[in-house]
Amino acid sequence: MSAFGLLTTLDADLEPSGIRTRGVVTFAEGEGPALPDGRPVGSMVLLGNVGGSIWPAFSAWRKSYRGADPLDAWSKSIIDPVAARFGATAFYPSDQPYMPFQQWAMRAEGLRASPLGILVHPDYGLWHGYRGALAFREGCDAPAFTPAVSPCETCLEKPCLSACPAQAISLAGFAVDPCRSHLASEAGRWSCMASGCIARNACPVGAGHRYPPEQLAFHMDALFS
Ligand code: B12
Ligand code: SF4
Ligand code: SF4
Repeated sequence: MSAFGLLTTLDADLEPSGIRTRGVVTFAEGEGPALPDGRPVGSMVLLGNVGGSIWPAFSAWRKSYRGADPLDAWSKSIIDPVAARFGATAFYPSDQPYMPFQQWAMRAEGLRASPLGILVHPDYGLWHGYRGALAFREGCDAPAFTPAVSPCETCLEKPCLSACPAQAISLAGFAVDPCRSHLASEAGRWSCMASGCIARNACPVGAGHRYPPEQLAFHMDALFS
């Protein structure tokens, strides 16, 4: 399977949604997850948003949606038909059991984790995420990826570590309980809940790709609920 041809066609197909291809993972025999028929996945194309790329299409669709988990439902409404057209099996990041999307993304684009737990991208910083993956039985001719130096390694001041008012971010990782307590407080409602995670906003990498205010508020609601 030609990775270049596949990614070009998929990107054209997905363009109106703002979902982008986010690299390819090729698995050794038996290394990847299983397809519904039990055979192992040979290759996987990751799909996601870069900056606010999905927000116009998603927010327009959401106006007529009344169910739970709108972003997951919208992602499936876009990706399931694409999977059917390409003879692929779709995997989703919020479906249980959780699939190792971040490990796949590290292999697909050579990304590394930031202190927040989110993977940091050299161009998009912390402003990107994953909406699904298309799994194929066949392998793929995607070239081996040489990991780039993580922006965190050259970021000497690390403002993300000192910015959180709840001290929820440290080099040991992200502590969800102090974060959630802060979000429930009066101060948290006027700061992080209103304008997004202060620690994420403090990162200088890819600042031009920061999510629009409505998207920031949407993700904070999801984290709090
Ligand atoms: C459970 C979960 C959470 C839990 C974390 C609980 C915990 N301590 O593990 C909570 C609810 C706290 C959380 C929060 C957030 N999450 Co989250 N989360 C997930 C989810 C659904 C499953 C993680 C998992 O268990 N994977 C299974 C293991 C086997 O996969 P893995 O690749 O090996 O897992 C890695 C992660 O677990 C990571 N990790 C460990 N601890 C934490 C903690 C956090 C906060 C994160 C982000 C990652 C992380 O290290 C593992 C090794 O590489 C993933 C989607 C997915 N399927 O991976 C999203 C995911 C990791 N989350 C994501 C995001 C963006 C967030 C938030 C920023 C969302 C928000 N609403 O603001 C916040 C972070 C808040 C902050 N201030 O930084 C993105 C990360 C994208 C990226 N660029 O890397 C993912 C991939 C979802 C997506 N659709 O893109 N998350
Ligand atoms: S502020 Fe620096 S250390 Fe923190 S996520 Fe951004 S680049 Fe990495
Ligand atoms: S949302 Fe607020 S409290 Fe939670 S980690 Fe980000 S800055 Fe800290």
